[in-house]
Amino acid sequence: MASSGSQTKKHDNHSDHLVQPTNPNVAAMQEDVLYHFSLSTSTHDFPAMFGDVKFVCVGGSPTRMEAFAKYMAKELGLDHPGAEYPNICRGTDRYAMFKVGPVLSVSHGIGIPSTSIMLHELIKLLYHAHCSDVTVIRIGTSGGIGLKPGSVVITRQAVDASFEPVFEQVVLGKRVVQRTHLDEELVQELMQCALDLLEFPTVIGNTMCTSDFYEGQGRLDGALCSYTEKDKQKYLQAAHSAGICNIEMESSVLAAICGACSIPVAVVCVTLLNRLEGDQVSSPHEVLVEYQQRPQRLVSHFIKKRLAAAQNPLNL
Ligand code: R2B
Ligand code: URA
Repeated sequence: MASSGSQTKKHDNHSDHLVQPTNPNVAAMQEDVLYHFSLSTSTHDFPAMFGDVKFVCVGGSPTRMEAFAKYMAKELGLDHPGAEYPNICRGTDRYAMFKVGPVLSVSHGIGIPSTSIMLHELIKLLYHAHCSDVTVIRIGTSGGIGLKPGSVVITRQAVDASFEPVFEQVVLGKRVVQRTHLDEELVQELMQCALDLLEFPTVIGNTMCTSDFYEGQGRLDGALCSYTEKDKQKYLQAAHSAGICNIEMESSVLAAICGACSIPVAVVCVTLLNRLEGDQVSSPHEVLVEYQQRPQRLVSHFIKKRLAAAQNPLNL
């Protein structure tokens, strides 16, 4: 009896955190074609392919997400000579996806629309695979405000270009506003990982999510520019005063969609430049490559710590 009781308890805990889209139509579908992943529930065995996924790391570039998968394989001791990390979405060039043990590494392209589409299909994939207790983390790049280039920002709140913690979308012709809540406990856990490593400057701060890289981020170097250097500085200083440490293009939709489905989500971005000092991303290629590895190193440490804690929950 005791053992069946503990099994029931285990099952209850398990089912508490199953990934679940909020759309009831999904459960009623005979077949679900995840068109932009080139995967379908009728031709792929989702539970067998993805059932053990616990961490989904997302980032803009397919090459960076492939490099992250290879790096995680080494870090988790799953790498071996001749090992290959095939792109699971090889039937399409929209997104790339790699799996290493419990870690799924997925590219999302640039900006909110591309990321939104990827997230709809990702959450349905995790649901069809019966995944539970999944954490989603964006490992990305950004422009810093008042930070030394190469600093890493762990996002406390994702805000829009008016510094509001909201994500706005037009649905059936009407403006719908969603909150962009991020999990403070996860933020602190990630910060502790940065403190464990002490390899690069890391801060917790707000992240501004924009729909454009140029005028949308107050740059003076785009093909269009409808304001002055003084206007730009005033805007970035106001952002800085509102607690904004960096600017990128995906955090708000990530927070809104994962938040709506109760999936813990975090955003960890390196800053490629200090926007108070310029607009062009002009550091040498090797410097930018090393900067982009910083969120990966932090998140790899987080994943290893989480896995070790799961194996030894009482820390004995
Ligand atoms: C950071 O870098 C990209 C633009 O260069 C964009 O995806 C982002 O958020
Ligand atoms: N990504 C952005 O969105 N902005 C920057 O300034 C750098 C990277």
